[in-house]
Amino acid sequence: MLRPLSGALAGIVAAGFGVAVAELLAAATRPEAGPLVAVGAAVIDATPTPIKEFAVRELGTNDKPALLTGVAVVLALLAAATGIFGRRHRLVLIAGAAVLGLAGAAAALSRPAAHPFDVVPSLLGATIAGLTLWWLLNRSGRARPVTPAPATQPVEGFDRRRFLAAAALVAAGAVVAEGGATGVKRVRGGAAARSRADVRLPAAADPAKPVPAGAGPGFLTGNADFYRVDTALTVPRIDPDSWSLRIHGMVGNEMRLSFEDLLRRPLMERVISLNCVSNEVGGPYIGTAKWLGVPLAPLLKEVGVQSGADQIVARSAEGMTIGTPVATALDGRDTMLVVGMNGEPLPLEHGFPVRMLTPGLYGYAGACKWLTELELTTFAKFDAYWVERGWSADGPVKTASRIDKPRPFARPAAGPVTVAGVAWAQRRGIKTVEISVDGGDWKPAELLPAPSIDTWVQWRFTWPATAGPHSLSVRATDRTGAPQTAARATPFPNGATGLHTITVTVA
Ligand SMILES: Nc1nc2c(c(=O)[nH]1)N[C@H]1C(S)=C(S)[C@@H](COP(=O)(O)O)O[C@H]1N2
Ligand SMILES: [Mo]
Repeated sequence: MLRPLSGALAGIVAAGFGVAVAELLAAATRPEAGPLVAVGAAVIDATPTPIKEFAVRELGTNDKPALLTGVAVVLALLAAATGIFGRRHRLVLIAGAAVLGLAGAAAALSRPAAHPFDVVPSLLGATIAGLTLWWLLNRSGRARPVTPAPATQPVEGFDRRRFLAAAALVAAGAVVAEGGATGVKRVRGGAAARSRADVRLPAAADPAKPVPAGAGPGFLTGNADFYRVDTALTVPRIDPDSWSLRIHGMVGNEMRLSFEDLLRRPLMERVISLNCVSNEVGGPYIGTAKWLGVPLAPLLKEVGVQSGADQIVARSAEGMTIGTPVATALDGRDTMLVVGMNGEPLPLEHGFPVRMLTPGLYGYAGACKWLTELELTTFAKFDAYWVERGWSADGPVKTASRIDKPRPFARPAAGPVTVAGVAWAQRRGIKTVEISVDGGDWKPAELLPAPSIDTWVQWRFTWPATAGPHSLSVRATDRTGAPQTAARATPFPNGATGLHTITVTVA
């Protein structure tokens, strides 16, 4: 019989082959049904919020590769165990393959936008892995007759070379299938990028106020630099020609709009800052872009929102739900269905073809990407995805400020040092920004011009720096006159508070 190590190897290559075939089938049909991605997505949904926060904070955009690697490692361990114990008891082999296949299928089915077909890749992959493992275990069990056979040659034994050749064959099959899956994904990704490139966005009937000439470089965040936060392990690839938006629920007349319908409406363009509730004090999850879109208020008037409806539940292609107060679409702010970002169609990662944007709300409460549905309902009747996980139902942004220059632990030379950064309080606007050195008096910073109260404001301060270690703190006051609180709060459940403070050593 095989030694345990060979059993483990057999289990791992068989599972690798099965998963690769499953990934290939999924890539060609429904990418979200690939077993690794489906299990990863189920893990994201089931992960307690503090751990999810930790992952976003510590790993940033690498949280997704790290998660998929983790899923693959756990699968490899279970497959190795199946191989080891399956050597003696084939029932263990059957049970192992069945459990893993059913786990993948259940994960795929648990996705909010699941389709019954989504169980197929996992079940097929597990069947192939099970049969392959069986074959590998059997194949190595019988030694090739050696001629002339020495009297001591056991008939039942372990033919190492024969086993390794078989395992190598299976591993090669896995590499080929995996390569095929990668190729199919690349072709489909190319097709999505092309359909995006084919989109011709009309000019805005209601153009954006230009960014004032006095604003500093970096006022607008480029699309490639714009932060990305979402739960999607595969970026939804939506064909705008078959996309439609359904507006329904507590409305007088339901409406369905195609992408063409949307583009035929008068478009507005606005410069607006979007930030994430998960942003730590001083964190990077904020950007400012020029957004082109259809104002939501006139659409809501057309469908006729019934009295009592206080929540718009936005649903996305991959099953996210984001609940936005109806009031924030009707109180005069520029809440819109976005089709363009900085003069281009929305990038795939930022919600192509259509996303929502609500000035003054964190993204989790007002900025659903890959939008497919708006349902008018009430907060009492429905908890959106993040609210189910304990986040506040309403997500107004808190006043915040950040020091971008100098970097923490920089070593500037003594003399005048430019301290600079951004401050934001969308919907309220920023009145003042102040700096405190080593906990001393608050001194006003200079504010650079900004186009509206819905964007961040750049500020700068000339600091007469003296040799030695120093701390620098920043504090913003919004236009209602409320200063930022120094009290520290975590991002959960409705946004971080506290002052951004950095330490530098002046040479
Ligand atoms: N479909 C979908 N939309 C989503 C999310 C998501 O996970 N799925 N995340 C939200 C969150 S938490 C934020 S902060 C913003 C981020 O938008 P961006 O990635 O374009 O910067 O998108 C929001 N819209
Ligand atoms: Mo967010």
